[in-house]
Order: sequence, then structure tokens, then C-alpha cells
Amino acid sequence: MKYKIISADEAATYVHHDDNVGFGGFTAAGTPKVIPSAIARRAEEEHAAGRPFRIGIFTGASSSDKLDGALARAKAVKFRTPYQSCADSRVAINAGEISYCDMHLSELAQTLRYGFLGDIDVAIIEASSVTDDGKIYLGTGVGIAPTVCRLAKKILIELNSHNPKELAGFHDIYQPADPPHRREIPVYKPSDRIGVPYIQVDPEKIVGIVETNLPDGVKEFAPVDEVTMKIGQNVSDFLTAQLQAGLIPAEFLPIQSGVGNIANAVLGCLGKNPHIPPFQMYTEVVQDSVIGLIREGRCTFASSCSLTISDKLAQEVFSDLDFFRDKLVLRPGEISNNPELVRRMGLITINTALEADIFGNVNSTHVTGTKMMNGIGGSGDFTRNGYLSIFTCPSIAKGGKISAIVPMVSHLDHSEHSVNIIVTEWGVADLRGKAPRERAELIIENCAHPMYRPLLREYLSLRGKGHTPHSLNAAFAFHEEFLRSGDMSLTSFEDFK
Ligand code: 0RQ
Repeated sequence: MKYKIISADEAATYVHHDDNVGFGGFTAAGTPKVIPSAIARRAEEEHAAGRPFRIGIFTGASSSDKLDGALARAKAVKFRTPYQSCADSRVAINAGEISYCDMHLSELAQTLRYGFLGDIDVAIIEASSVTDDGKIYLGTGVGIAPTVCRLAKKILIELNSHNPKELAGFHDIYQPADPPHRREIPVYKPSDRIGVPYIQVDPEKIVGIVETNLPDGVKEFAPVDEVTMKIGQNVSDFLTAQLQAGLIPAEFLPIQSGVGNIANAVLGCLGKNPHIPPFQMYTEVVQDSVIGLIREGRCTFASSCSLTISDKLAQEVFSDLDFFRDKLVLRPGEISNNPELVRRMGLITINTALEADIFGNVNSTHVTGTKMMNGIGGSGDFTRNGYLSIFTCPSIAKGGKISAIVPMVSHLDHSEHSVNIIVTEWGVADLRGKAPRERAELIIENCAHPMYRPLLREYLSLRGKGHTPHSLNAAFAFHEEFLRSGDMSLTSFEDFK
């Protein structure tokens, strides 16, 4: 190989204070594993020497504690986009130490190409192999890797021998032209391939290669609890009824599903449901449950931006790649989450709300309207354009001290115009074609926890006026009560009558 093999610490010397750094990967999958920690060490040394060292970080989605966590703890992050889910970076964002821009995942690559966010100084990419003529074959995640490789002045590669060379061929790398030259993106079904299996770069830009042999470090899921299972069952029953009513085509439609336990449970329930035919997925994250569904023939093809599967399962998949070769494709985030494709293929989208209001607006990002949880991720890309846009959440959080169904969301991510269906463990509110008063009725009676239904009905009885009958002075009474006493169920509307 013609490239210079260097240590992670040497790689970190190519990154300077104030640089914008673009990382490959999507979730922990394919995220660089040793250079970020080396940059964090370098930042600590620079700080100890009395010099500033803070960088801008661009990723495909969330990353891992080795990236977001290490750099946040070292106070090395000036700017962060588009999504994170790491405890230490969350704390720094909410303390105002990191300037965080919460973006739709599909938009980041083009936003970078348009130049809206400044230059990319360095791209740090995990690869399974690299050729002397500059072909980079990725590992388990793609994210914004093609774009940051194209834009960056320098490229550092982590060559991870934990990834089998046979992963080559699973990727479909395609970047659309930018306006005014963009044409349709020619994906008509999840399995269509439109690009090449590698990222082509100018080999002169690759300044060094760090050799690693490390798994992604994705943990196994917690066993599904009763509430989560009930939500999964409710989604599955709802989709069966839609199919039987002829409102979903008989061959079914591709499914997108978010990350986490609920998404895992929903997919598990869909997989077991004998009334739902084998289906395809067009999604951003393939989790453990999808691998099981592919094995069982319940999921016939999955298009994704990453293989975010637990380390143990990854070993099984890696040792049987021939089985998966015609059943999986990994794409850049701007294609896996592309609104044009979501609308064209008619995706059934399933994402998670932190809270929803009685009129169908959804908050997926801000706890009590002020504290950032993770970010909007890909949920907006899919929800706004889906055939059926579904939101799921448990009806209560923190042992009942929080109702996930509130009079008015304390932050808006997905508006009533995009949210079709809300599902909790209690049932389903189908909001399609419904006026606000009808929506409120359905959401309170079908989705709210019974302990909160009387309070929500009382809010509606305050005689709010207009098409959407809010009482603006009482709209945040649940949140104010929570901030005051720590328990939303103690809310009183007496003062507003
Ligand atoms: O707190 O961790 O202290 O117990 O929020 O809630 O129920 O465990 O749900 O892990 O699936 O996260 C929306 C954040 C849900 C996530 C969100 C508390 C609750 C718990 C987590 P604890 P759960 P999840 C694909 C698509 C946006 C991005 C997206 C998310 C913690 O799904 O980031 O969809 N989505 N991307 O107790 C205060 C409320 C609460 C609350 C729950 N109303 N108020 N706290 N909690 N409801 C992903 C990618 O883009 C890669």
C-alpha cells in the first residue's frame, strides 16, 4: 500500500484548532474509533499549555462515546451537527458549551456541498480497504462519508481489519448533482442500485492510515417490556387492518423504522404477524431485529445507511455475508433518507415522540421544551414524506409523573400536517382527515394514559376558541406543574376557569 501508516496520535496532529472535521459512519456503525480519542487527548494537552483547541464536528448521525463522548469531555467541541445521543455531549449542549445545530440528516451532505457551513478541513473515515488509486471501501456505516471525502482538504483513514474485506459490494455510493443540475434519483424500489461500491478520492488527499481491529461496540437490546410490546402490537394490528381494508397495497409497502427498543419491538411484532406479507425496508438503521427478519424471510430486502447491530450478531453476519449479499444495501444518508425517494416509494414510517399534543403535533427532541435530548435525526426526513407517518411513545414517562400526551407540545418537531397516526400502549389515534377537535377526542380517548384523561378533557372544556381550541394561558400548565412540583398529574386548571 502506498499510503503512510501512522499512529492515532500522529493522525491527531493533522487536526488543528478551529478546524471543521467530517466523520464517516452512522450511529456507532462505521464511526472512527481511535483518532477521535487521540484528538481529545491533543485538545487536553493544548488546553493544559494554555492554548485554545476546539473543532467543529460533522457526522452522519449519532456516533459513539469514543467520538462525541471523548471530545465533549475534553471540551474540544465548538460546533456540532446534525444529531447526537451521548450523555456528555448532551450536557455540554444544554450548558451552552457546544453550539449545536439540530438538522434533518438527509440535508447535511447537500448543505455542506452548498458551502452553508464553511469548509471541511479534515475527513476521518473508517474503511474496510483502500486501493492505491484512491478507492475507499467502507465498513458498517456510510453517513456523510462520500461528501466529506469530496470536500475535505485532507483525509485520514482508520483501516479496521475487524471488518471482513467481503463487506465490499454491500455499499451503493451515489451523490446527486446540486441545483440547478439535479435530476431524479433513480431508485424506484429498495433494492435498486444506482452508484458504485466505493468512494473515489484523489489518493494525494489521504495523508495517513491508522490500522485498527475493533468492533463497533453496539450493545444488545434490553428485553422488551410490557408497554413496549403493547405499542408494537398496536402498530402491527393497525397496519393489518389497513391492509385488509385495502388502504395499503396487497404486496405491502417498504417500512422505515427509527432506532431503539420501541422500533425493535414494532418490527418484531410485524415479523410475527401472519397477516402481513413479507416486506422490504427502506430505512436509515438496520438493528438486530431486522437481521432476524431477513433470516426468517419476513424481510426480503433492507436498504439502510448503517448496520447498527450488536457486536455478537455482527460476527454472525460477517461470517455469512454471502447469504446477506442480495438482501442488504448500505447507502449515504442523503439517499437512505431522501424525501424524493420516501415519497416515491410510499414508505410506512415509524418514529418515536417524546411528547405529542392533543392536536397531533409532536416533540421528539426537547425535554420540557428547553433541554435537548438527541435531535430530530432522520425522523423529519421520513415523517414529512411518508405514505403513512406513524409516531409511537409510551403514554407516560418517569413512573407517571410525565404525560407524553399534553395540551400543547413544549417544542415542535413534527407538525399536525405531517403526523398521521399516534400510537401508545393504550391504542391508536388515526388523525387522517380529522379536524383539530376530532383529533383531540381521538388522542385523549385512545392514546393518553387513563390517569391523565380527565385533566386533558378539562383542558378542552376551558372553552378555548377557534379552529384549534387552545387556551393559550393554560396550554403549558402540565409543563409548569412539572417544573414546579416534579409531577404533571398535580396540574390544576381552577385558576384558568
Ligand atoms: O429517560 O433515559 O432517563 O429513562 O426520555 O425515552 O422511552 O426510553 O425512548 O430511547 O426511544 O428515545 C424520542 C428521544 C426517544 C428518540 C427519543 C424520557 C424517558 C427516558 C428516553 P431515561 P424512551 P427512546 C432514527 C430516527 C428522534 C430522532 C429519531 C429520538 C428517555 O427516539 O431521539 O427519531 N428520536 N430518529 O423517561 C421528559 C417526556 C419524556 C421523557 C420520555 N415527555 N418528557 N422525558 N422521556 N418521554 C434515529 C437516527 O436518526 C439515527
